[in-house]
Amino acid sequence: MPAASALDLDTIRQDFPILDQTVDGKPLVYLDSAASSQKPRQVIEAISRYYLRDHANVHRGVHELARRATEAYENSRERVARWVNAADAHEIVWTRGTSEALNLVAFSIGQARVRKGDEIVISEMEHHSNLVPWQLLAARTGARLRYVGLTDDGHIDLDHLEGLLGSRTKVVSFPHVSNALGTINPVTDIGTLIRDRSNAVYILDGAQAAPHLPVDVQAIGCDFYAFSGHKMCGPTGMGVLWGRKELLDEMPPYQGGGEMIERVSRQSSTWAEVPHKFEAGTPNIAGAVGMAAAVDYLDSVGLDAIHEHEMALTRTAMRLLANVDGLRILGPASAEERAGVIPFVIDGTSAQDVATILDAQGIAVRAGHHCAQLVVDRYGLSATTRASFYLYNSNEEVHRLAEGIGTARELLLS
Ligand code: C6P
Repeated sequence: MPAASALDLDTIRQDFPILDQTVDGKPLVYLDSAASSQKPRQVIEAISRYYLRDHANVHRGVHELARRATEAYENSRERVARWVNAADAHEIVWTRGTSEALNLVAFSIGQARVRKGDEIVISEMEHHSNLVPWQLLAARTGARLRYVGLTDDGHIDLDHLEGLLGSRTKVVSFPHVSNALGTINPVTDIGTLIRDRSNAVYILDGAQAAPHLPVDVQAIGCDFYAFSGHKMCGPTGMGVLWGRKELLDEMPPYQGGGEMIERVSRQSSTWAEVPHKFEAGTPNIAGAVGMAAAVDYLDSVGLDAIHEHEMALTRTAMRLLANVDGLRILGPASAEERAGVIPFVIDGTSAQDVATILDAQGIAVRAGHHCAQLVVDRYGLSATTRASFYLYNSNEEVHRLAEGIGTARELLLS
């Protein structure tokens, strides 16, 4: 079978020991990276090295290990800042993941900028992590939450967005890439539209984009960008909120505790500088080390090459699945407009049953609403089966997926 792209897949797969195993006697085919990616040896070893040699608390002690841990923690911040082209490493706030990053920005920008009668604009494409925090903010402030609709082929309806933007719009928050449709949104053009029509703060949920595409936050022209380590070859429990420094400065803290203060007195406190103002308590130091190692790893392969590879796999999947009777893929018709995410339904079958039969063949996919209930509602469904690709997947695995789906269909419809 021809290679899907110019990536050195054999070498890459050797970096991911977990992939080399069987499930019920069949070679594992891991197609659930949109939920969480696997980790290369390089990341696992960096975290383990840190714990074996360098661990102590950060920003507190004067001893050698405290110095090393602090240096590793702050160097990782600089590494991630360079990776997304932040203007300054202080614009990188470590969080537990995308969900915490979006909750942080919703809470704090909400407190700074959003009042009764203001409008918050999101879309029907949201993961619940970019929806529920805004519902909570709207309930707290009396602001109005407005939704941009989706087109039949899985795009944000830009005419609808244009009509919603205005002087009352204080926040617009969208996904860069949809986890439930695979759509890559035109985030730079959307930013231009938002700036032309409003003074809103523009936030992007980058959970499904940062692992797969080169991200340049300054070129995009957004104000905040959130992503998770565990979807990009990094550790769980670690994420990033990038924000423009002047906005982070303006925002009140999200949580209180050690290290986020400048001075504490009995009735009030003043805050540490950004980003420490947003990092209360002992942070996930090993997580930061793992993030930097993940970024080094992705850079060593190249984000452009990863994206090309995933597009080739997506093209193959779409071509093969087009032959399956009664199968419908949600989202854009062209592989060029989507990331390596293939959500599908087969007439007369349940998404969960399809996933269970695939699992019996060693193929790991996800079924359900993918924490994006409004998306499946929009297309008249309650669930889809979703295969998602990453740099370590092969063309052969996509063929196994297509065969597995054929088997599932036969078993369920016979
Ligand atoms: N989506 C999926 O299977 P956390 O869980 O905080 O790392 O990421 C949340 C999140 C936010 N936005 C988008 C677009 C996402 O896809 C996710 C996580 C996983 O689709 C788990 S629900």
